Amino acid sequence: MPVFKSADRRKEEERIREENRLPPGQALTLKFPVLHYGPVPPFNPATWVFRVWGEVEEEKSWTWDEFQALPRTRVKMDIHCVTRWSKADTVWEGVSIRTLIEQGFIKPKPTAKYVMQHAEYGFMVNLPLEVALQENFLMATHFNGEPLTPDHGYPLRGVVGYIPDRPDLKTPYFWKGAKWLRSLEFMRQDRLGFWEQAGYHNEADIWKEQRIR
Ligand SMILES: Nc1nc2c(c(=O)[nH]1)N[C@H]1C(S)=C(S)[C@@H](COP(=O)(O)O)O[C@H]1N2
Ligand SMILES: [Mo]
Repeated sequence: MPVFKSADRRKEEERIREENRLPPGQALTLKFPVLHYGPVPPFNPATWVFRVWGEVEEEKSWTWDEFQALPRTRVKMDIHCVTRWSKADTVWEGVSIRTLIEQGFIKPKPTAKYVMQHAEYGFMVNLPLEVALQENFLMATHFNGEPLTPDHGYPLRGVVGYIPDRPDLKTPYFWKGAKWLRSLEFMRQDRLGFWEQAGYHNEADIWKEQRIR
């Protein structure tokens, strides 16, 4: 992470800390670092499909055009990377899994307890379904009003963060959102994702500093 030693940064960090929004071991950045394993994949809107499969009553798939027509949600939250940078007041727009379920687009079986986000090149991230259904998880197409940039996951990524004054929501580190998201697998049992297999903590709670296992 590039160290951004300006008075602005320190002032903003103090404000966030005083509002109890800075988890232990984190430092605020005003930048937006890029972190991932492997290359940035290309996007072809003509062949891209998003799939929902596994423990669902009916498998679904949407083309890029169809995906754009799904109900949209906006959320403002703080994101916390396990590598110790945090970014406050990030605004994300996209599609909420909870909304898709509430509006009947996805019908999970009662046995579905976990969700795997599958991304390009076989990358995956696991979460308990209850966390993926919270207001602080979104399948985002836009960041701060603009489409995602390719290095931040264009055209679609999972995002999870801390909504101020919502300590009731479980908040994992930012790696629990997969960039270049291509499908959701509903699962009966938990399986570890890419970083979890590499030794990152499975729950990844930012307040408990669950960084590694
Ligand atoms: N497809 C994919 N998504 C990924 C990763 C990855 O390696 N591949 N890394 C995760 C990690 S470790 C982090 S910290 C965040 C970083 O997101 P950013 O580059 O937008 O800051 O993406 C997450 N999503
Ligand atoms: Mo990360």
